[in-house]
Amino acid sequence: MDNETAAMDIIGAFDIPGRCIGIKANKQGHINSTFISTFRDGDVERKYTHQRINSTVFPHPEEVMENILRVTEHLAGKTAGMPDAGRRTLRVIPARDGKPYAIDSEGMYWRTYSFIDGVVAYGRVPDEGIAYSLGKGIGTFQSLLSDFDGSSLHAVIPHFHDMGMRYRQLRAALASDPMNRKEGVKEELDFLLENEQRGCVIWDSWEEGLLPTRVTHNDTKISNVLFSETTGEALAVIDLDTIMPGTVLFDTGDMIRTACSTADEDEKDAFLMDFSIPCCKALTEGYMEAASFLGKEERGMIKESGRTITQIMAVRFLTDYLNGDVYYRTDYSTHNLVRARTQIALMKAMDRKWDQF
Ligand code: GN1
Ligand code: MG
Repeated sequence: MDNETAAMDIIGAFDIPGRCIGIKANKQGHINSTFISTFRDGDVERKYTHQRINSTVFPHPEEVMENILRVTEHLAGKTAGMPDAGRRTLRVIPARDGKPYAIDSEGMYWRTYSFIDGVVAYGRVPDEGIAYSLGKGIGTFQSLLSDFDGSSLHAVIPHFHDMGMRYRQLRAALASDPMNRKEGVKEELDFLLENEQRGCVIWDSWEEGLLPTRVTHNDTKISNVLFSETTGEALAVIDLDTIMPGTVLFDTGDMIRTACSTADEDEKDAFLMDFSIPCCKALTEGYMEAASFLGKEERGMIKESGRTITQIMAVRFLTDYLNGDVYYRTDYSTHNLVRARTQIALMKAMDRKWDQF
């Protein structure tokens, strides 16, 4: 059964008014499979987003959906009176049996969201105005969730941003080296090993209780934020799979990583990767306007968080390259190595500009 047919088969399980008149695959994202459908209900056409949850990455999809449901309901309540309220959070469409997911004949979990229209997403920041909006959008998202008890959420991927664990995984990949790729990554490896201790500071500080536990999104890259087509305002933060308890620094870090980089995550020419100070300034301005809930310890580590999250991506991409590309979706054999190299180039650019940053 091809992907579209599988999607077509399962969407009947969801409680959607009208009749499906079209479905197409959306190729973005490294983990889940996404499809956009159109339903006609009388004279009205509505679009929906359907996703098959990757069960290798998320072994407990029902916990993922429970987290998402709780967080989106909280956000919907908080944004109810605002302009564009309907576009400020994902809305889960339940299955006909009331559950927030449906299971297909192969045992795979699917979910459906109403489609958010009139928005744009970016793979990379196009200008400082969008960097400002992104900062404000992430700050607002965190702020709206600052009264939600983060520790009550399921840790759907335990130790997700635990740098020490990511290095252990890198060492295990090096030890087994199933694809004989170790010899070709010496330079990358040396750099990452030199930076191991520094990279562990944020996770360790959080684990020691020096940073408060809050709701964290854990994947606040720019492509996971939807901007209004007309005003450029960041309306919604999507891809809520990795919502978990954590420190907000995981999210400031991913925001900095993707808002201030001058090249795509999978740019083959790593020399094109630089760190943009003007975008960083605009991003910080927007973020600080919205994130008034932050404590002193959190504020003090924001800058470091950008470097740390860039580093953890480099470690994870390199590990997956060594393991033979078993985790991230790849298009060619060195795709994960290319990604690791852009992240290392970004860390180096941050270091060069550290005083301005
Ligand atoms: C993955 O869900 P997706 O494809 O946007 C990954 C993130 C990485 C990101 C890098 C569950 O995100 O941790 O930051 O790729 N998600 C998971 O682009 O591992
Ligand atoms: Mg994600």
